[in-house]
Amino acid sequence: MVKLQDTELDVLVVGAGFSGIYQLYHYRKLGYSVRIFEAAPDLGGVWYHNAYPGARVDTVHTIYQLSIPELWQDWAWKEGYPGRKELLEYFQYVDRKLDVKKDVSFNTRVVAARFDQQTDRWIVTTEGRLVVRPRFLVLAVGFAAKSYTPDFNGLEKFEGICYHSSQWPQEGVDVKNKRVGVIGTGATAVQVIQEVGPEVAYLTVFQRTPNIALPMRQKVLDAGVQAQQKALYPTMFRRRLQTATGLLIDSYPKPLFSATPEERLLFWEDLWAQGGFNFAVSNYNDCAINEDANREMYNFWRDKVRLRIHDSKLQEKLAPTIPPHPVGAKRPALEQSYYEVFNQPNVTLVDLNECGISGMTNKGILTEDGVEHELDVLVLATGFDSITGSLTQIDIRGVDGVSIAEKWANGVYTNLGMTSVNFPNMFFTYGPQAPTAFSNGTCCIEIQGDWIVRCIEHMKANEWTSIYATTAAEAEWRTAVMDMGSRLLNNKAKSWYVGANIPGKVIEPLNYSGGIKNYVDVITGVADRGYEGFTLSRCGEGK
Ligand code: NA7
Repeated sequence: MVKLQDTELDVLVVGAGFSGIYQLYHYRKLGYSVRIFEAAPDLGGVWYHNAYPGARVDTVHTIYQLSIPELWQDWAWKEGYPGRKELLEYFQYVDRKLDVKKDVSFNTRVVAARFDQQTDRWIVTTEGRLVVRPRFLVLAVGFAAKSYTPDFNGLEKFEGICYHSSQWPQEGVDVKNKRVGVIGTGATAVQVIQEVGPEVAYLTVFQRTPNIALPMRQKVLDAGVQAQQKALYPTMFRRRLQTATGLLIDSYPKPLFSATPEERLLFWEDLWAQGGFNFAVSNYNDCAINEDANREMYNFWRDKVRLRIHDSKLQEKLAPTIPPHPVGAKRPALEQSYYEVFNQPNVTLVDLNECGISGMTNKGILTEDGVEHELDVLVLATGFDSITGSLTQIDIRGVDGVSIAEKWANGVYTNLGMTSVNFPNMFFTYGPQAPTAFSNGTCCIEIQGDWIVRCIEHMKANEWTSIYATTAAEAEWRTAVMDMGSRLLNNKAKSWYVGANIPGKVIEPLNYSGGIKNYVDVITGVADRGYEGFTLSRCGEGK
């Protein structure tokens, strides 16, 4: 048992998902004293918690893994888009290879942190009242650590089984032959619906906004072919840094209306056949900013999807004539058999725009038309206080005594999407004002991880003990993020991309939309210029 109380670590990392493990690997190699605190009982981060039926990643396996050679060289994926079970197996494999767990404190939730300017150390407290004093605090808590359950009237009255998707029991719930209800049609709900649809007695889906879901085109992988491909992995990992999304694909370098309708059709049929995010990401380069171009793209999607739905009323509900919002303004789900599920006679779609939820009863959900939808199991696939909630739910106080939640109550302020003024020596990955939701997660966390490690190495080499982001740099970063974000059609949807899914949350672009390539250029430039926009100092020398 490691004795940690009052330990003066070099680095405390919070979270044992991809990001935390990547950071740990580098700090250990460089000889720092480092530890991960993880609230869950095992590795995996978001993949540990999201135990709901059908959970699966929608980034292709080659680039949804850590780029650390000793890991990818000996690992073979079974599916092109791995499911949660396989992802958790991967984390156990990572542990066997790197002996990660010996430096992780599980079941250890960080609840508070404040910075001691006398010693230039964070004082971090856990739920179990453990206190540690790291020089650097790295929050690798992901963007979806705080779930969102709407304030449904009488939710506590429901006597059946009810879980938010991210609190689904690890041992699962037997839904076979049960009457199951799903609230929501986001990426999570799409996975749940297509997974449980074929085995339940009855499925009722409560939809507010149709998902503009794209065909995943799952592949079962051949280990031999995969082994041959490995020679290309280093090139693939580098290629991620040259694209806007950190995937291997990029937008087509022409505007939509430069092509004839026939050329477009030919192009789209190809993207459609490739599946995955191709239709969203590899499309004409004005689709995310030109409403007319986006509408053409939508029409193609709508007509394709309608072919799979038998009932004309359902076609209109799931793939309406008029788009619910521009394509890509909400995150498209990747689906495998989502639309076919609605052709089953035992599946009902309740359109909440026609008839909302009045509340829950002991037996199920009561809608405004007086119908009681009786259920045995209710899945709340209602999303997250995304991007900021994972950080603001921790009582982290800056040197002025203001918490990060208070600081961001009227809008997010960060420098480079990794630091914030008055929170010295604190870094966060995969959070606000970074490429986060517009990028391949493993790519984003590695870029940011590398930057943070380099910064800490620079400080060590120069014997600096604190790094403060400057107010001017932070203001400039916010302006850049807002300007870029306001040009996107994204603002036309009430999505978590802009905080619009949470009542009372400020609506503003929460992601850096300049693309991975530009992000790398900008943050690398800051480091190359000696951490421009930051003040570095030594303990006792004054700030
Ligand atoms: P999302 O994408 O936020 O989806 C939440 C869903 O829940 C969405 O369909 C919402 O409808 C619906 N919702 C939310 N509140 C309500 C209420 N009050 N009544 C009815 N329906 C509601 O979360 P996911 O978990 O699917 O995905 C999260 C991301 O995490 C995912 O994209 C991955 O990147 C990982 P709305 O669209 O707001 O009308």
